[in-house]
Amino acid sequence: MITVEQQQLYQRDGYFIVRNLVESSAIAEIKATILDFIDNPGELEQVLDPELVVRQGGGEHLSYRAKFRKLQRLGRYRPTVWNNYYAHPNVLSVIRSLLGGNLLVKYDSVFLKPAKTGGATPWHQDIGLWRDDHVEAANAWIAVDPASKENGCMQFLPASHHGGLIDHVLYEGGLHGELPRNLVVNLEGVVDIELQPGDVVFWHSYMWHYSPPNTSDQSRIGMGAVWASLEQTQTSKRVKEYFWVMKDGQPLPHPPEKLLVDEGTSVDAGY
Ligand SMILES: O=C(O)CCC(=O)C(=O)O
Repeated sequence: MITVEQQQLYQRDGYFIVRNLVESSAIAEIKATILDFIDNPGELEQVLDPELVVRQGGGEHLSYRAKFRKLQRLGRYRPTVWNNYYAHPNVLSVIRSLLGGNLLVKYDSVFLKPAKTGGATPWHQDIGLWRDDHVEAANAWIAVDPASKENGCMQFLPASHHGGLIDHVLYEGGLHGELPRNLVVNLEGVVDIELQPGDVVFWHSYMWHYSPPNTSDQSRIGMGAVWASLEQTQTSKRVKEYFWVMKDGQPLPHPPEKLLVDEGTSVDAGY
């Protein structure tokens, strides 16, 4: 359940943080699974998404732990990651307050921001990348490592969600679509979303957010997620696959049952 205060923050600022939502033993299991996967991806190598610098050439010399930006969809393949975050009862209780008792995961990704080599994520609104109607989808990010100003925590522009959708631009060499760069120079009122392991930040799909490079010697691992209600999946034009995590108020652990939306084109926003 979310509190009245969290509800008010969500409406006013477009986000709220729940501290210590996932217990430290669960976070330790998640982290061990992630590191083990990076070292031994086996047949799931496609889950590893290298930094742009590596894709464009250069950076091949980096170790596995230093060169990957994210692990796309790892949660679906690893019960410890799925059950300890995407389908964790405490997390689902918050999501349920936002979207009701029939919940599916639309997006799951581990965001690695390795010490010294982790790059920036450009200013964007999540829905600017999805380009769908799921304005009220639940977006969240959990800290696995401490996320601080020094190691590239996310930054939000509070209340930016009131401005609605801005068309995103794919700049040459850019990581993915982003808010027009002329709109994000010298932004005033930006806040650093500093989190401890187990803290989760929830935000509105129109929220302007960004994260800077990690110039520190501390890694910054976190996990992003988008959940949709059953009703939202039925209006889906672009996403084909969803994964059940709660039916009629009952949490559903791994392995997640897949819901296929027939008319959808299979896309991933790619952020
Ligand atoms: O992990 C990051 O720094 C960026 C995450 C993000 O932008 C997102 O989950 O939408």
